[in-house]
This record gives sequence, C-alpha cells and structure tokens, in this order.
Amino acid sequence: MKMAAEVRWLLAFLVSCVVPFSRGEMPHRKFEYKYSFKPPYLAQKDGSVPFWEYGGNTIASAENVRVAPSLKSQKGAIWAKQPIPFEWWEVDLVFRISGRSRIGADGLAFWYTAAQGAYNGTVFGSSDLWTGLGIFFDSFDNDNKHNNPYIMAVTNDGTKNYDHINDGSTQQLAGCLRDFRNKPFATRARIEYYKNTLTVLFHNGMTNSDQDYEACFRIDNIKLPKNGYFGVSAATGGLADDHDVLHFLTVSLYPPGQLPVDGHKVSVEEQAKLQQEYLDYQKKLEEQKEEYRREHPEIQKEDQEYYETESQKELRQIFNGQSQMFDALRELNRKLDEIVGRQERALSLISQVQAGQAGMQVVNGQPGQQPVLIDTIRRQEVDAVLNNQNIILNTANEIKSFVGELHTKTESILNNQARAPTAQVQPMGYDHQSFMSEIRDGLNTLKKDIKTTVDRDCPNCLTIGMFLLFIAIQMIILLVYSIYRDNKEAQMKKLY
Ligand SMILES: [Ca+2]
Ligand SMILES: [Ca+2]
Repeated sequence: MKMAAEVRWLLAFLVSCVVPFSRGEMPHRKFEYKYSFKPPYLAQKDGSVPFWEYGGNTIASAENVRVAPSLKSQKGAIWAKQPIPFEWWEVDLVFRISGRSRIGADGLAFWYTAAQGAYNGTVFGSSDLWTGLGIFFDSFDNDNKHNNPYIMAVTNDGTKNYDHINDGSTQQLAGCLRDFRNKPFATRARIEYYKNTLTVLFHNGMTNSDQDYEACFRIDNIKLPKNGYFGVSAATGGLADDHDVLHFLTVSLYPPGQLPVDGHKVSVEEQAKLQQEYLDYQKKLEEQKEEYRREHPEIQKEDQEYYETESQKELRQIFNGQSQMFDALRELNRKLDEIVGRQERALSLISQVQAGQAGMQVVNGQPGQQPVLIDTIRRQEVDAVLNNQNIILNTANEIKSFVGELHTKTESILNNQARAPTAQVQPMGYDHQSFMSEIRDGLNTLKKDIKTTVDRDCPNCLTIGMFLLFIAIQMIILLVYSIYRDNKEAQMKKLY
C-alpha cells in the first residue's frame, strides 16, 4: 500500500509537471459529476436525479429528462442543487426536440444564473428577470420573421423582461439560425465559458459523429455572476414538442497551472466509487425489469406498442434521410447522363475530323503518317475562297485589257504627234507661242494708243510732219558725221 501511494504521488507530480508544457495554453479539464446527468439510470428508482431538482411538468426517466412533454401549455425545469465552485466551464447539452407538427413550440433554455429559477416561469418555462445567462433554443416564430428555429444568447442583470414578442431579437448578444427539431440523431450544443469568452458550438444531429460540431457564435468580454446555478427549462404553447435532454455534462476549466490538486485526487476516488455504483444500479435494474415483465405480461405488450411507435418514428426519419439521398443521387445521375451525352458528341466530332484527315492523307499518298489533330478548313470555306479567287482573276483580266487599250491609244497619239509637229511639245520648257501672242497684244495696244493720241485734238503735241522733219535732220547729221569720220580714218591710215 505504501508503494502504491508513492507511485500515485509520483504520477500526480509528473502529470502536474508535464501537462502545462504539453498542452500549452489549453485549459485543464475536469469532469464535474455533481453538475451533470446522463443515461442510463439518469433518474433513480424514486424518480429523483442525483444532485438535481426538477419541477413543473418535467418528467425524468432512466434515459432522459423530458423537460416539457408534447402537450399544450406545459412548463418545466431542472436545476442543479448546488452552485458551481469553479469559474470557467464547458457544458455539453445533448437534447432532442421532436413533434408531429411541421412547426413546434415554444423551445428549450439553458441557464447559468445567480439563483435557481422557477419551474413554471414565463421564459421557456423558467423565471424572467434572471441574473446571468440564458441560451434559448427558440422553436416558435413569434415575430413572424421566418427566422426560427433559432439559437441565441441573452444576458440579464435581473432588471429586464424578456422580449417574447420580438423573439428576444432586441436583447440577444448573438445567435444563429439552426434547425434543431426532428433530427435523426440527438442534437448537441457545446457551451464554453472560459476567460470571459462565451462560445457556442452546435451539432445538427444529422450524424452520430462527435466531429460534426459547427460554430454558432462567440462573444468576448462577457461577465457572468460567480457561483451560479446550471439549469434547463422548456415550455410548449398552442403547438407542442417533446423537449428531451439526454446528457448534461459539465467540465470545469482551469488555466494551465491552476488545477486544484486535491480536486483531482478526490475526483479519481469518487469516479471509481461512482463507477461501482453505476454497475450495481445496472445489475439491480435489469433484475427488476425481468421481474416486472414476468409479473405483467400485458404491460409488456403495451410497452412493445410504445416502442414500436418509437421505432416507426425512427424508420420515418431514416426514410426521409434516404429519400433525400435518393433525390441527390437522381440529380447526380441526370448530370452524369448529360456529361456522357456531351462526351459522345465530342467523340463523334473528333472521329469525323480524324476520318477527314485520313482521307486527305491517302489522297496525298502518305497514308502511313500519324494524323495530326488541327483545326481544318471546311468545304464551304474552300468554295468561298475559290469564288473570291475567280472574282480577283476576272478583275485582273479586266484591268489588263483596259491597260492594253490605254497603251494602244497612247501609241496612236504619239504617232499623230510625230506626223503633225505643230502639236509637238517644245523641248525648251518656255511657252513661245504665248510670249509671241503677248508681244502681239502689246503692239496692238500701242497702235491703239498711238491712234488715239493722233486722233486726239492736242495743239501742244508734236505733229507727224514735225517728227518726220526732226528724223530727217537727225539722219543728215549722222550721215555727215560718218563721212567726216571716214575721211579722218583715211588720213590717219595715210600717216602710218
Ligand atoms: Ca419564439
Ligand atoms: Ca422569429
């Protein structure tokens, strides 16, 4: 015994040393059985749930706590007997909200409040004006905004009345739209409050896997009262669902290095004790069941009927799930057919192209070559190109004939010019004719002027007679001078 105690102490020491390093910032977790319940043997033989109190229309059985049954205007709640001694926590709430109608009512609430609430209150079966946190799974759409079922967190300092008419939308801190009714498996909510951060994860109950949680919301800087009470409540209205809680599992969270050592030791011992109790209960209950069945065979039949309705319900849920799968498969099949059709069309086109190429290659005398898949020219395109070429050829011929005509015409003009030089262009680039005509015009103008001058009555002007006389005198002088000059030149020659 001494050795065992030493070994245990050593193990505890090692765990306390290793855990902070290996987990880093992850909190230490400790299961809190005094703030939890779970099947089987959730309720004891007398109907009580250990460490919990329930009231109103709530019924506890070995398998679950039916917080509110599917009857009109039911209210009920279950509250932990003791306030929690730890600061941070995580609660796994596994529940099932189911009903025959398409719409359910009213919903389920998870509570963490400074004081225990009532068992027939106005807020999902428990008290209004609470102090602390309420997380509501609201099935019924009171404000007709088509946004239910809805999950939301509402905190209260004990002064606010819950805003039922608006489905709490004016008071909620955060929320998410999730359908939690009539699921094939139980739905789950993981509510964590650690270092003033509230995180809610939700599992939609479509699978039984522990991995299928998804985030609903996360709120930072939230201050909840210390040493509060956990509770669950539910209510129905004109419409009614069964509100069953299967598991309420509380884990206390401690920042690394703050896990109380005593707590751990106690927990191990008490866990072993509880395990033994659980096994004893299981054995006893089986015996009692057998005894009961032997004594009441007619009730067994009723029981079977009851279970049969349950199994029928399960079958219906399975059928719904399978028909959804069938629809999805049919849709996939249709799409696959479409794809196959397209592929066949594409393949036939490719084979046509290949056949065309192969034919062309045979014609070219190279049948052995590998056909190359290229974008080939089509028949009508070839025809169009040939037509265009013909048009171009015709036009070119027309232009040719026109140029020939032009050539002959030019030649004939040149010949004509050679024969008639009047029409020949002067090589000197000077318009002699126009110059001559210009001189002619100038002389004509001069003549006209002279005539007018002559015709004009001008007493002071020189007359023609006088002019001629003057010319004659000048001529005589010039003649005399030339004779004189000739004589002089002759005398000079003689002198030499
Ligand atoms: Ca509502
Ligand atoms: Ca609503």
